[in-house]
Amino acid sequence: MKKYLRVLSTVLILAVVASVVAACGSSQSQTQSQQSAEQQTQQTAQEPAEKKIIKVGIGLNEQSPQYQGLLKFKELVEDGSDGRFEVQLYANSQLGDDTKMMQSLRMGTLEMTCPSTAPIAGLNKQFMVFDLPFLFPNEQVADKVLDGPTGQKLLDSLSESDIKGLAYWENGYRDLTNSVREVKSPADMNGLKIRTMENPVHLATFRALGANPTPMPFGELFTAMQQKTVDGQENPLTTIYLQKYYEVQKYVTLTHHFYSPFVFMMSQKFWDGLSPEDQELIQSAAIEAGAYERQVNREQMAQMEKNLADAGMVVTKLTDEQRQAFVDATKDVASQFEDEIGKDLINEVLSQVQQ
Ligand code: TK8
Repeated sequence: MKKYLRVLSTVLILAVVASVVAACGSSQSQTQSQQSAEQQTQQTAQEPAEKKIIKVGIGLNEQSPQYQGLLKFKELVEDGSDGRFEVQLYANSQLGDDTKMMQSLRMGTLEMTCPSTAPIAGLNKQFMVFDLPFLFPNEQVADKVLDGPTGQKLLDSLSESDIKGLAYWENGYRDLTNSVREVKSPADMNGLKIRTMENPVHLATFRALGANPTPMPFGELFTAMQQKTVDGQENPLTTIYLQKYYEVQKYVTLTHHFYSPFVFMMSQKFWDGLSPEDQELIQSAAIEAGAYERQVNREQMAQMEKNLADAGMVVTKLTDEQRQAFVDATKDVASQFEDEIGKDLINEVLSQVQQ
């Protein structure tokens, strides 16, 4: 019996010792993990704040001058902020078309995009002034108006739509393509189903030319031409070439009927959360990258007629007289939009063009 009690007490003692050791062990490891958590918090406080991500979405592809401009912007902002910003680029309408991306900017779910001015009309009718047909006689006049007080006034007015307008870049002069016949006069356009951007001035212009305009997002255009849902479209020669429209379009006419500026823009929500120094960095990078983009765009444009002819397209240049027929056919378009755009704004732009 005594022996039995001794064994039992030894077992009990061992059990107590074991549980004490276990308890110590666990409390020790708890202290350790508490300590390392504290260390971690201290470390994060000392490290620079987390990287700010700027996502930029566009409709065009990675070969476009616009994408080259975005690469320049990325470099300027990432280097200029010592890596505090990371700029991520999304091409090919991956994040939606121009209208959808502008909507994302307004909600604060996307930081930046760079649409043509035409789809901006859905938010701000004043921008339609730049959509008037045959408005800018050359790029220098366009630069003067866009980079001057009138252009700035319109950029600033985007704040009413929760968008910070930073700078004008260049999409460029738009030319007409189709798969049906060579177009040398408005009469040749009669009945052609032409995809346009979603913009009332563009629709009115193409109706005035006798065509049947169909607005459609850029991302759906290639397939629409391939499946012959539309006969043609209009875009700068660089886009026609780089998006391989020559695979589904035979004829291109150098009408230069609109000049499309791009607006490089940011979500107002994101902009408002930046320090004045970071705002300055982004503002100046947007302008500098835009100057670079315009330069690349103009250099590339010079080779495009040849590229498109080599790719098998019939490239039609218009004589001054032939082109005048297109100007005459659309001369009443501006007056149809006097109320929506504002007569003063139209005259303000026209007077600078005529100077
Ligand atoms: C690209 C568009 C495009 C425009 C169009 O996002 O839709 O035809 O010319 O380049 O902005």
